[in-house]
Amino acid sequence: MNYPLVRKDSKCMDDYHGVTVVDEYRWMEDPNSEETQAFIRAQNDISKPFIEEGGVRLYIESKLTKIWNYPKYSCPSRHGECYYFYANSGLQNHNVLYQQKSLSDDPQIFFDPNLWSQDGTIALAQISFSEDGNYMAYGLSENGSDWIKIKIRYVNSCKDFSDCLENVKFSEISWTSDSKGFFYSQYCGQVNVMNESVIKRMENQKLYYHFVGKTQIEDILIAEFPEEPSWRIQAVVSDCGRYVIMCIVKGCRDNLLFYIDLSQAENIRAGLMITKLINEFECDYEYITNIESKVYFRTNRHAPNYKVVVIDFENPLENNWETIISEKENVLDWAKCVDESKLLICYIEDVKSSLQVNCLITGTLIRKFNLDVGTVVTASGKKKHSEFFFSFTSFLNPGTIYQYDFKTPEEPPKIFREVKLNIDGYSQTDYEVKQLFYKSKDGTKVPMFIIHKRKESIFSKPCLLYGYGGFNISMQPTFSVAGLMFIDIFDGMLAYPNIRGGGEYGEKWHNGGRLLNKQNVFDDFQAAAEFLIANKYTAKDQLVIQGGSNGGLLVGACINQRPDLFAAAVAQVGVMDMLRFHQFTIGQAWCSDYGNPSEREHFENLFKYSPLHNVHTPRKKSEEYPSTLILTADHDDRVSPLHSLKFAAALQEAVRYSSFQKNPILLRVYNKSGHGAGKPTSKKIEETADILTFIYKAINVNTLNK
Ligand code: X99
Repeated sequence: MNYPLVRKDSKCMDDYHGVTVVDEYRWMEDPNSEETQAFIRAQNDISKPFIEEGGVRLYIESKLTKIWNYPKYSCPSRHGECYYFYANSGLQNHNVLYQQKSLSDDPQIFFDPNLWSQDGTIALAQISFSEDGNYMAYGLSENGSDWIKIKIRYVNSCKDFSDCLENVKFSEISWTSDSKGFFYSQYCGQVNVMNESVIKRMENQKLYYHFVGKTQIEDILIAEFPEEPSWRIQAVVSDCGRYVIMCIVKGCRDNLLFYIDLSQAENIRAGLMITKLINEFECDYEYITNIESKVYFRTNRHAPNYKVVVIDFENPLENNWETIISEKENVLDWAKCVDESKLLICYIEDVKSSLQVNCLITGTLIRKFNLDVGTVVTASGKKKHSEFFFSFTSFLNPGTIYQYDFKTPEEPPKIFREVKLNIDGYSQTDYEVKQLFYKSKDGTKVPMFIIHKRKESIFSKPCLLYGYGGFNISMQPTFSVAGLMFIDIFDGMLAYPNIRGGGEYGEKWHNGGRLLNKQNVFDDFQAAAEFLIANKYTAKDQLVIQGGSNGGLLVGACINQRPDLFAAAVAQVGVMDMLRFHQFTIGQAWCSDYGNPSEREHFENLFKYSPLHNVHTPRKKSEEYPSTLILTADHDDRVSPLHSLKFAAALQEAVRYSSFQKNPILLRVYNKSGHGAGKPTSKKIEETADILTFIYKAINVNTLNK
């Protein structure tokens, strides 16, 4: 490989607690400089031809497009007099929102994001209906950005008001029960600095109220915390409409709890009284519902697997809290109120979803639902309705939507809709999903799903090992066209280890893989690879690792630590500079998982595994890096592209003169694209085709099944 020569600024140095760290590629942090742009062009000029050379990519893209082309549906939900659901005919860039007067009426198109842009770069990021169902506030996002513009549609006429709210990011949209307007969060004054949106630090979020039909300047400032610039405010209006519950966060876990009692105010205006309920960042509290002043929260307060407590706002001291659903052996993933007096509760049992209904008043179990091995992705239902829907998916099931009504409580949930693939002869029974448990470096038992074709020998296959490992996020089974393609065309297998840092086993699992324990995440992932090789599921020259975002960090750290273990690596939108991540966009918030580099013990920990700072020059064969594909996007304002640019530059520089490095190190930067949310189908297919083709070229694939 002939990598472009890149300027190194050896004078750019920082002192971290007495340690001098050079940052040669600091200049890449300026996304707008001509030099950065030229670097990106030069990299794409290498990676694109590498992937496109030969006919394989064309074949893979056309096959992928064919498999992708099946109708998809979401769970319906009820607002006012109508049902709403998303559907996609197959290859539409964005799901279309449909409206139905009743479930037997013909669905009408209510909102089609595909009409907003030719190339699919405008996405519907968020919707929120008013209580009466007469209005839908919605957020539009451009180029995959986290920034949204809020607009309002009048349901009866399907027409939009002229209201347009800007500077919105990381916001709830929560209507007051009179349907006159909603609360939302704003980062004021951002509109003019949009060209810096992939680096600019997010600070001073404020809570506002917007009246339908007014302009944004007339919005009412409800709360701000100028002394605490990193606080973010998520406000929800209680089911009954009386309270505004404010969850204040500064990291990615633990929140404060403040509230406003709207019954004490004649109208919504500045200076409403805010009552502080929880004043320390110690635990999570998530509003579920309330019965007058008795307010239900899902919390991990003295309950690492989560429980449901009732806090009486008239008598809020912790001694007086009532535990309505006590902590169990399994993680209580979420709970919602349905049918006036019931709690629909989803647990995670060894990574699989389990769904049940309990009494809201006594907490006693009313019924359990029998599910296959898989995941309840969404459930829609309301306190005021006896009916609810939930959608279920798994590695082989692209989606089943169930309908259940408490008016006929004995009946099992009805299959309302099944999402079906369009592949001739596709049958779930041709594949096998197995969950096994392996031991990590320190002896911890880690679960892992493996998926492969049933009929063939399970030994020595190309293997795609995928991981995330952070932020209390559980990697539960989901359907993936890319995964299916990998199995089918390469005779491959998939492996999903539920490594520490995730939420699969509650706080214990998350804590086991964050802050000073972060190395456990990498050890768990590497132990998964070693297990798969030792048990002959795969071999080193057939093994590819993949991860995105925090999982991109995982891949970056693992290729530095164990380059000998993998044949190929795909790191998407990863966090690679662990000494500077907190300086950009919302990075400060990730200190709850990574620690803050300005504290010595965290610096020392981060410096040991930061992908950018642990790049080596291969001095023997076993130090050769796997074939590596680093992916990022120009509008990623969640994890700035600078992470991937700097890491790729450092890797290429380190291997440039090493005779032991034969495998390519490639960087691909996509245009008009972001971190992942709202990505149009055309761009998803493009990226997936790039990745699969890269893998085909990088690992030992025996056959290419057509
Ligand atoms: C975030 O940074 C979450 C950011 N975020 C909010 C939202 O704070 O997306 C918020 C408030 C209200 C609505 C929407 C949002 N996250 C989420 C981390 C991981 C996460 C993230 O994106 F915790 F799951 N990371 C990127 C962590 C490292 C790489």
